[in-house]
Amino acid sequence: MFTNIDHMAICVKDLNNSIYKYETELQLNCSYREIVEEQGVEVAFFETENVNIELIQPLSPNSPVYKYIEKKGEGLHHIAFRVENIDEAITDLKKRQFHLLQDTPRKGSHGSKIFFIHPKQFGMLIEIVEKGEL
Ligand code: V0V
Repeated sequence: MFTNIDHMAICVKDLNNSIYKYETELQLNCSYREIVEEQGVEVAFFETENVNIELIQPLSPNSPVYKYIEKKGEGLHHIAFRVENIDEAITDLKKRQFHLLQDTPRKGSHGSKIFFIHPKQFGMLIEIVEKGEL
């Protein structure tokens, strides 16, 4: 079902500052930025040959990412697996009693559709993503 890892996401307090660090120190190129209102975050993407890196900054204290940074600090926030068909993935994982955080897809970056598996199930937050048109 999971065709590959779409991205690994790292939560940060200051997106501009982190982009600068990733570009100057890791010499990665920031190829894309977007505000995703529904998740209360701004994201920035860095492409590598296989897996993309997503930096996420909470836009307000209401964002789930804000709470996580307050508690654990900056660092790895989730891993995102790509699927061909997100509705089929939701149906299948629900049937297998996965602890899903949403039972319908939400809007992700790049016009993607996303949902999440509760972090307690695998000891980390997992995002499932169906690629968008952008
Ligand atoms: C929370 N926990 C995590 C975690 N977030 N553990 C590992 N990785 C994470 N990212 C743990 C937390 O430490 C607690 O453990 C427990 O889960 C319950 O968390 P909580 O702090 O009490 O907070 P809740 O329950 O209010 O919210 C946690 C959840 C929330 C996961 C339900 O953060 C959520 O809905 N996340 C999904 C949406 C999201 O993260 N969106 C931003 C990415 P203890 O202390 O009980 O042991 S947006 C994005 O990726 C986009 C747009 C994209 O890719 O396109």
